[in-house]
Amino acid sequence: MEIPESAQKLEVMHLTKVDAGVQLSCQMDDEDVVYGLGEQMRGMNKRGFTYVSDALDDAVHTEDRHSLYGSHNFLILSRKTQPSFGVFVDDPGRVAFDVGETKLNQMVITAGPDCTVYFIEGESLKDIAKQFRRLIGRSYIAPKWAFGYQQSRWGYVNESDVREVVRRHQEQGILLDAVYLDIDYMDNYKDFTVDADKFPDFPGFVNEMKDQGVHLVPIIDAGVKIEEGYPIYEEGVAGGYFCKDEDGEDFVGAVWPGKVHFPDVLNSKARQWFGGKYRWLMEQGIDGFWNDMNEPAIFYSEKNMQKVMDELLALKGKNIDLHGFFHMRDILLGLSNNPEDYKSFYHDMDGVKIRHDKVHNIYGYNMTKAAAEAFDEIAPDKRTLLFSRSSYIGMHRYGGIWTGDNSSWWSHLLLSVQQMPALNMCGILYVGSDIGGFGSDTTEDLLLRWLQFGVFTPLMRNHATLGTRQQEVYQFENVEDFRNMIRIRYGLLPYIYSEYMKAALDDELYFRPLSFDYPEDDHAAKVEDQVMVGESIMAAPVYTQNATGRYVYLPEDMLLVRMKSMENKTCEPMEKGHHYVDVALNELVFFVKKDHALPLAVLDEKIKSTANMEDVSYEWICHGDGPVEYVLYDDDGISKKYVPQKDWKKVIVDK
Ligand code: MIG
Repeated sequence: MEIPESAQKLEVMHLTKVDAGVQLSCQMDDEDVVYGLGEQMRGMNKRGFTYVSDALDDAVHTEDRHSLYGSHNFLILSRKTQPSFGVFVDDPGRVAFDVGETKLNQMVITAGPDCTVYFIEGESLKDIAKQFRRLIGRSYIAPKWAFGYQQSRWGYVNESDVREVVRRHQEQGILLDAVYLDIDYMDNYKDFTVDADKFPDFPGFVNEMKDQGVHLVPIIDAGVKIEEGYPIYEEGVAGGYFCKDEDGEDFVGAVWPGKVHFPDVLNSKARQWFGGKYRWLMEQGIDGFWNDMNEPAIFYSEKNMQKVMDELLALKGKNIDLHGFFHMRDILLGLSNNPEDYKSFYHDMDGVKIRHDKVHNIYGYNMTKAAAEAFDEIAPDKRTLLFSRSSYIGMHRYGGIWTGDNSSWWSHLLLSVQQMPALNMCGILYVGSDIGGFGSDTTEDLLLRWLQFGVFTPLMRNHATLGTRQQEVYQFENVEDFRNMIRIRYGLLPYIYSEYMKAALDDELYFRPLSFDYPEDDHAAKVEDQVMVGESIMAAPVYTQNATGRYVYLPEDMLLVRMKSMENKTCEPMEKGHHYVDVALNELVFFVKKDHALPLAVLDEKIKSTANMEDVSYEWICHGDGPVEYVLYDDDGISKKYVPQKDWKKVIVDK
């Protein structure tokens, strides 16, 4: 590859050729801050570590992890003495961002030889983010009901499990909009099947739930079970819709159902075929999906398993020493998501044969695109809920994401706060983490604190894995506190929805680091645990065990809002600067910016979910010396007839 002369003269980064492809580098000043990179570990300021885009199913999100499920190759270098800029490296293969790990003040990005690099200059951080968003297209818009509270657990198996979840929420007066169906609803983990023993009348059940205001959201996995007589498998083979191995045979991996083939979603025909399969569930009343295991996760490949088995058998009866033992352990652990396996199968990108590892990071994206393109045909006028585990920049047009298998750790509550603005910069607006933590046992205080941040995330879903402590909010001693927090979410819904829609329609960030709003404030750039939410709110969640309050930095005078429930709330003006703020375990505290206002829905007792919220009236929280203007966006929440910007409603609020 020749590096064009124009590129060598790039002002902001230095471009060199290396074995892997290209390297972009630049110096950073001590006070420079790096934002972005979407779904990654560590803080809002990404300096001090190397992040690798290499979509990976890894359920242990410790600080040393370099890759998670998504690949979001966009960052903003915020500089004091020189112009700030954004950089997007468009490369569907592996890309590494050494953001001052090797050398404290040097950033080095290593990408493949065919990458396309975009530099984005702008007047401000907000402007750079917005220009990038303009470049990559409008973000996905979820139906309004998907902004309600949602309950999930791997382990709800049949109708009666789901009924019980709904009944217990209702008995306790806990508002609820959706319950998730994890892999157990399927017949033997076969995509686009429903186990008839567990759900004898599935469409009837979907309706029964809808009558209660509850949407059912089934999971779809990437792997298609190999089984004679299973129509999806047979059609896939006949149509040539699966990824192929070196010999041109359908590639065999293994996931939940045992051996599977992977639909070649990078091929337009296969994509259309796979997407079309969602129709069967939609015809039974389903209007929301989550796409899982689409890195794609591979437990093992048939070929590698054979190799490993042979090696293990050769060891049988031998005296296995230290090296032998570690080798044995490594080959077993190395069966899953093995880089060699990703090099052993191929896509047919409409005539171009390409090895999977070169395009690994856009598999989940294209699985989600398959579904979204199909929805445009199946339900063209309606919004369908869709989010994915793996993603790449561009997928934000088709669906949202959740941040994967976190754990019930306090550190992961903070992590999720830090991930939100970075994901928004990449256009991913419909997003949330598994509230309460997916892996390991949650605790009552952790779940409650997590919900207090979750009231602000567009996707507000409590989800946990098999075998962990029951995590539905009614399982805990002080159910009332949970009921109140979830009710507050519905109270805030007009604001959350309005801000989400404005962000989506106008390419803005719903979540922002403080420095985006207060560029002149040097301290704002150092704040890692507070976040702007929409135009009026600053959130400063409590994220440490046993804390009865926290330090909060106010970049300007703000109004502290303290809510125990929709009825029990107080407001207190506070001055710019550093404060210690008491926050009892059952209180939500947030801040309202100067000269800003926000609507709260007046919730009457009849409300069970967003379905009964059509005609709510508002009360307002307002922070200004005089009247304040708020742009209130609202629409029917389900059609795609979004209100054009010129018609957005301006409300003058006077306290
Ligand atoms: O690795 O379907 O991230 O949310 O509950 C397990 C079972 C596969 C991973 C998803 C998780 C889901 C689980 N899945």
